Amino acid sequence: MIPARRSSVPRTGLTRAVAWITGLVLAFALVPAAVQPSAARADNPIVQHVYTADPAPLVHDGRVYLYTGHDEDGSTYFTMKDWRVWSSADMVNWTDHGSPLSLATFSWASADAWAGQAVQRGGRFYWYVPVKNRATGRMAIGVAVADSPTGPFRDALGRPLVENGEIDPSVFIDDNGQAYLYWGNPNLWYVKLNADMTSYSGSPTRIPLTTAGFGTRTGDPNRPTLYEEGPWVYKRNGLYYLVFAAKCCSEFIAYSTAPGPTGPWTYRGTVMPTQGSSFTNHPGIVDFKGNSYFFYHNGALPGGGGYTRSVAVERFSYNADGTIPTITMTNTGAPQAGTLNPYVRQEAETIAWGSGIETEPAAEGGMNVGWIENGDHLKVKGVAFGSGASSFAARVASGSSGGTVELRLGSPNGTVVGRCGVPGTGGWQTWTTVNCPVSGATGTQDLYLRFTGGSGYLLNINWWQFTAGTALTAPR
Ligand code: FUB
Repeated sequence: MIPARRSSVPRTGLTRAVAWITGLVLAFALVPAAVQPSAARADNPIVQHVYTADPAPLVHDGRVYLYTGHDEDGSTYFTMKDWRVWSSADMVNWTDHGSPLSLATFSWASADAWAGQAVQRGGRFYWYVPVKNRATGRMAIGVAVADSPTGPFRDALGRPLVENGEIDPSVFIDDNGQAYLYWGNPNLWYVKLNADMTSYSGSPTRIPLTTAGFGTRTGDPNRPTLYEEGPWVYKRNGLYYLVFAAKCCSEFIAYSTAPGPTGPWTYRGTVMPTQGSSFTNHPGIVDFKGNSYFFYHNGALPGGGGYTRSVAVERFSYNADGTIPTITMTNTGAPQAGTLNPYVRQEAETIAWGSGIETEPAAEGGMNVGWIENGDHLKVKGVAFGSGASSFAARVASGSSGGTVELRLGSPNGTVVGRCGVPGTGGWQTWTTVNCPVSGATGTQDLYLRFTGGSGYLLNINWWQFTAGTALTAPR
């Protein structure tokens, strides 16, 4: 269903504030001055138009799919109603796939769309999430299933998979095919999942929280170890890793290792110290295109904090002995893994940094960028123009009188290489394709789509594509 134009709903403070801050004070607002790269451009947090939390990355078919929670604007608690999916082929330009899973997916759930993880098995995608069971009032683990990493997801069981009042499921499938579900706060549990991924064998088992296994916490006799919540379990070079949110509050990220999937665990120390204006943090680790990446969340966006969090990512390298180095939050994020090809259709909602914009489901399928006002822009990083582009096409709609898409290089005020006029199309989901000549777009550049025009909402954009060649006319 395509939602009505949000004319009666105030624009979020989040996107307005991001627009204001971009390029001006951002570098000094995100992280302490001591860790500021000098001339860095912000690409972290990786999503700017909604708050995101509790990252769970999954590598599939040459892309990283990122499953997150969603903190509501202005939250004063973990008021979370849906989950979001994002994906990237290069770790910097992220495509918004919307929300294919929400509390409404689970008819038995009443609240608390908290930290989950999606895994793939047998061509299907299983997303394990903690939610409150309406009937019992306790937190339970539900499982949703889809045929695609971006959904749509449906409740696999119509009831909880397991329920003991605890949260934060992580699923790991060992080389022999045995899958394990881990979860818990204040305890840490595991159970063996069956091959169908929606049932289990045996009973949930409590992992002994020993100080040797999970470090020593002081000041809380009820919680003698550092383990708090958010387990993330994986295997690398025969060693099993359990990365977790440690201590409370504020949390930091720590990890333990074991010779097997059920232990015995040995505490290994800090992955990420307490940083970043959120009293929780949450780990997710994957390898992608030959490098390792650590996902986490913080309160770095304007209006951000403990209940308005944002997911960020850093690239890291394991030490030679397999230990994880200490990783620090940055506002630059991971380096781009490759470049973006402008000569194939690119979704407008594939964004390195968005300023002032929002997204919504498009009548044509997928998502579109919308709620665009004069001066808003999208940054698309590392666009490989090669020997040059001659024209630009964009799929656009406008329920007002339209505006202009300016194509700029390097910054929102950088060199103009093209200008595309967008007419009123008679509706915000009445789509047409506009074309314009391009001149001077060569090499690999950060591309800015900057939107200009009158007042109010100008236009929507669904996708864009350049054509290679030499332009006949220079941009006006
Ligand atoms: O997002 C709600 C809760 O906050 C998660 O379940 C925890 O891991 C913490 O990040």
